[in-house]
Amino acid sequence: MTAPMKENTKSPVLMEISKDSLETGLRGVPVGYCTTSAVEADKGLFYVGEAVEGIADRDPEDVIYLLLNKSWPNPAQKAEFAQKLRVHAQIDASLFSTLKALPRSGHPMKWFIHAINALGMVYGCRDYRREALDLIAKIPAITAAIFRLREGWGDPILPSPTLGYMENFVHMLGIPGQTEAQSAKLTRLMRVFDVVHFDHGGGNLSTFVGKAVASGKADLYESMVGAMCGLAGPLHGRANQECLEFIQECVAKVSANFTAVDVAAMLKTKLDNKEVVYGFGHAVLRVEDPRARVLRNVGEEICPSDTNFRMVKLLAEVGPPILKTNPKISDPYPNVDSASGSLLMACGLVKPEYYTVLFGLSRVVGIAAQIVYERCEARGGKGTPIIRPKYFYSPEGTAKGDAVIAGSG
Ligand code: NMX
Ligand code: MLT
Repeated sequence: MTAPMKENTKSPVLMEISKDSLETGLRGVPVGYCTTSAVEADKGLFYVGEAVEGIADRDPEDVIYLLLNKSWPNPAQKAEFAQKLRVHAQIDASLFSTLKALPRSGHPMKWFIHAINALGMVYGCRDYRREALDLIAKIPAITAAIFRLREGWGDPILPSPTLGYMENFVHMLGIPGQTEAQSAKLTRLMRVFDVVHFDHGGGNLSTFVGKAVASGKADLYESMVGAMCGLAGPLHGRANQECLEFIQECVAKVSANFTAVDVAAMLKTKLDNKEVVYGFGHAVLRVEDPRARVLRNVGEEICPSDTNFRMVKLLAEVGPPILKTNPKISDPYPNVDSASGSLLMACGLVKPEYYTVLFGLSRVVGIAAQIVYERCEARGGKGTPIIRPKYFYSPEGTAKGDAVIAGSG
């Protein structure tokens, strides 16, 4: 049974639908343009046409500029943009007071979402471009403050007027007792971590939600709150926390000299128990996520003999053939979350519950850039219309015939 999408004359017929094409998470259904990045199932992620593997070592500021402007900055533009980010990084002290009042028991993502909402109360200005720049500039300071206040490391540290974007983030974290060498490793990692998490096409859950909220003309901060609520789910951004916890569980279960056989047995048990194997699989990719490779290469540089990292490498080898035995799983390969947690831990960020906040710190860049396109540039500057897809009315949740398919709502 099929029904063409003809009801709304504004929507040309793009595809035929059937019962089987519903309740699929809109997988593969085209809904718009993404001007910042593309995810190719057999290749991976591209920012404005550049394979992410090739640009992971660039200055994060340059890559932010690329995503916002669709071209690399020349030296003068680079200096001007870096300066703008530093100027806009300042944060009103009232925002730190609101964070101080939050219950420590709340997950760091809830703090992060609260912080973005509070930023909107002070800096919301009904200008998406200005709000995007402000949020991107301020997010490192507010994220660092979340760590410091929750962990009791002291008052927030103000941004330095001379440091780069991620160098400043590490400076503002001010991890107590961290040596210069450890801080240099964390900076190296955060620069790459930030770049590889900036954007992932138009349809990933957080980005899609952020754009949907913005389509009702909510401001950028309100839209980003929606987006970050999407990122907080364990199948999306929070998979990096879950994955590291799984790696720790694996390490704890086997001896220090763990072997491929031990690890394979643990993975099989997970699958047999119908548990999620975090750090594997993707809605779009059908090859290993190049971002996982980029992060493992950084791991070889900064923590080659770390136990968790050795487990990550073994899982990347042993995992795919085991996941392939489950015919339901479309992508049996490691994704970006497979390696990030072990590296963060090796660099002194030892609590996995913070890892999704770091994903968010980075992902706000791509989401902001995509919201600016949809609100200010699409359809000749008019913006895309309010999101309003069609649902078929069915009290049982399953279509029983043509009559049901014809209903709408
Ligand atoms: N472990 C266990 N089951 C899995 C996995 C996995 N890693 N990957 C897919 N499946 C299951 C999935 O739950 C689904 O089951 P059911 O039909 O019962 O609903 C079935 O296999 C088919 O799923 P796919 O079509 O392969 O994947 P889908 O596009 O639905 O979901 C993910 C994509 C990423 C949600 C899924 O692969 C997953 O849950 N992975 C583990 C969580 C994770 O690492 N998420 C991070 C994604 C990247 N990110 O940063 O957001
Ligand atoms: C990712 O970074 O992998 C995404 O946000 C998940 C996706 O693309 O669906």
